[in-house]
Amino acid sequence: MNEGMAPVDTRMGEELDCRLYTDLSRIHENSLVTPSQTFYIRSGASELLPSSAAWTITLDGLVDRPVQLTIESLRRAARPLGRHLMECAGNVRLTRFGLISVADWSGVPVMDVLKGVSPKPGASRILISGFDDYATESRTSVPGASWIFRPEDLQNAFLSTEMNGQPLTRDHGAPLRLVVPGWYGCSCIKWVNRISFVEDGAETTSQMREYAVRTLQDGVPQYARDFAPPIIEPAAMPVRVEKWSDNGRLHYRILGIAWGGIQPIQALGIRFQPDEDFQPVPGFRRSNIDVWTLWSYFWTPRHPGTYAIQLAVTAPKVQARKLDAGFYVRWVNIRET
Ligand SMILES: Nc1nc2c(c(=O)[nH]1)N[C@H]1C(S)=C(S)[C@@H](COP(=O)(O)O)O[C@H]1N2
Ligand SMILES: [Mo]
Repeated sequence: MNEGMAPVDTRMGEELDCRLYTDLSRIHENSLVTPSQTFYIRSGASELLPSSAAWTITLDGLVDRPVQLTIESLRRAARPLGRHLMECAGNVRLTRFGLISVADWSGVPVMDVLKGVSPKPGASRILISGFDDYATESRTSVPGASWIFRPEDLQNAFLSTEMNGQPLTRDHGAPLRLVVPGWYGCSCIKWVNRISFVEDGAETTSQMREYAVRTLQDGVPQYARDFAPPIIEPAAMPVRVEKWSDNGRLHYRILGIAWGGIQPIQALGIRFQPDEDFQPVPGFRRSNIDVWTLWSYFWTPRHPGTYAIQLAVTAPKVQARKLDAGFYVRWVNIRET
């Protein structure tokens, strides 16, 4: 229903216009991880991408002495760093909300990598950039992916070399991509080749400006220090509606996900019409904020018709701007009750 007919689990297009929308209806209790072949793709590998074998990253900018690290040394230092969700800030209904996935990641914490250099006084921010030259001009995106962080933003961030126990695919950023747990994917720079210490007055990058609206900034900030951390606020949506018959009586089971937030939310409410009150989702419990949590709700609609399924965080009181604005409402057409 008004979600567009974008094919899911199918890689389409090339370079910056490459997309793969993950089929969320396949999420199950025992398959919370998205297989690498169907992990979403928001931009594909460049045809100009150099080979991984000779890859290096440069640590420079306001440091005493720039340093170059080889991909080999990073691969040797890589270790499992857990299961994390990634979502594109441009994940919309038109593409069936398929720009969200979960993987098991391995890599090296950014903080460990930075131990190799001594920043100069005044080096208060960190610019992380990736390879972004493309053979063809994009119809949809601005090339040049880099992001500026405060050191404290990167406490849990890592440079990933593997996802789901295999080397990263080129489309997912091989040989090296940044993962910032809890932040929108736009900050998770792929094909990382440079980390530079910069001054507090550094200007926002083109990637930050491209994503200002989608990460709910106040306008388009000129300076990195005015750019709010692009944290994924708590959100939830249905991903599957099942029809069950029980001694001739029909009912429906709605399966959904809840994700985001910096603390586990405690209670979720659901409604089926915009003017209804939210009803509690029974048994909802979110313990691990690094991944999506499944929830389900048994529902017996009274009449056939079209219903708008909307979720809300009912406890604790938290900011959930996209969720509350109806961003993740999904419509379902019920033909029989
Ligand atoms: N170098 C580079 N890194 C990038 C991008 C890009 O265009 N170029 N896109 C970003 C965006 S907007 C998102 S949502 C994630 C998507 O990562 P994925 O395609 O591996 O899912 O990568 C981010 N890193
Ligand atoms: Mo994105």
